[in-house]
Amino acid sequence: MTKLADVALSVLRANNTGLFVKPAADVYPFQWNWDSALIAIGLARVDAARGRQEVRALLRGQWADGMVPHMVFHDANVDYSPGPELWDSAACPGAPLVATSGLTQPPVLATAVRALHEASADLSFLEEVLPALEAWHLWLHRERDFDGSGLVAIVHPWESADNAPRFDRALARLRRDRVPAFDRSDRRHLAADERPTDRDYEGYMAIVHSLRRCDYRPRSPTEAPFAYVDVSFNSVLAAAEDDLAWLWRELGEGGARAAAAATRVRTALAGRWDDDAAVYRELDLHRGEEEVTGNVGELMPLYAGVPDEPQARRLFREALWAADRYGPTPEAPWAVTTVSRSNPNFDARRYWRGPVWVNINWFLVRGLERLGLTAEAEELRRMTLRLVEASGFSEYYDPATGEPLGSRDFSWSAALTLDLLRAPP
Ligand code: 2M8
Repeated sequence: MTKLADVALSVLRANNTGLFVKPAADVYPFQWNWDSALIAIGLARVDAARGRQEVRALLRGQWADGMVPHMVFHDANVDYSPGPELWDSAACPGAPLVATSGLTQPPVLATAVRALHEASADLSFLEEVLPALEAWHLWLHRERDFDGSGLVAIVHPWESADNAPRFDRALARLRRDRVPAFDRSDRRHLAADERPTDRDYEGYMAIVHSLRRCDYRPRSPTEAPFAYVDVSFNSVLAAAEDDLAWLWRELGEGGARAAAAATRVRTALAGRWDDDAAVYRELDLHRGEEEVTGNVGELMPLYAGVPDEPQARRLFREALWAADRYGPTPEAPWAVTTVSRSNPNFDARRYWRGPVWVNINWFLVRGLERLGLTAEAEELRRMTLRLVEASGFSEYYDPATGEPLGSRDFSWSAALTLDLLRAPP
């Protein structure tokens, strides 16, 4: 095992609560949905049994209707706000015993279960968890495909990329006059200029308070103050449906529903290709017009194998690796930026508004590999490893200097490094 892998493992060990691996020691003490899935993908390389435990802990938070929540509050005795009291999940029909949020997050979990199974096959574990994954994916199509397009909508920025500029306009529209006062524990740990603003948080709170009135189950965009058909979320879903179909076949079942869903989502995403911009268009359901946003989500269909090879090459050359958009430049050599440099809202330090994130790079490496752009994938993989080697396992990084930003010793950065290193299982 390399030195880098050793350090990555020590981060995961330090963040291990016994029941689950928290995203980071002080800033994120609860269990988050896609963090745990990405952590399990790293654990598959070193300790699949521990990775399975991660999945089980997350599924304790599943609701009766199938939703796997974005946060599971296993232990309320920690400093984090807004926490369980904001959601009051116990008051909602079908909520689990453990307190959770009322939202979901990008469904990476089936992909994690596949990684664990490929590392060391365990059919009884598949029998245990596949029905739960099936129920969650079904829930997404049933509850969130508001426009019948085959693509699902997110109803809160916390379901995808928090303060990404693509959500600015939708947040600006919200009524905030009845938002009760709230506390932000992140402010006790991190620099304000690396986090969402208070104005962003007022918007987040306004949406939660509105969704609470319908037990977090809006029946239509009219009931959801924020409804956004996020390309990144749907790309993760398409890949997860492929992986779920693969897992069902391992159990000797057809996996036909998941396979058909993967095709449906992929076909709908393909229809979002913008031939001028060489990326995919997003859709705010309240605005009703597809648009190119200059946010990295517009590259994510690569991860789901949506583009054909010529499109993938254009997406790489003209967007992902282009100096005026997401790629490296002589002055800012670290890629991939989370917002295009040509977007006036690009901010090199502020959270999802520009910095480089390891999980995004990992998704894009996978996509490039999947589409046969091997040299390009290798370049991005090596760059990402150089970044964590130089700057540690931070939550995100300044694309110009590589300076670590946000929380240090961040679990998914460490876990995905284990996967990028291709450590033998
Ligand atoms: C961030 O989100 C939480 C709220 O859910 C926060 O800002 O406090 C996001 O980066 C999210 O994607 C991530 O899952 C979570 C934990 O790492 O932190």
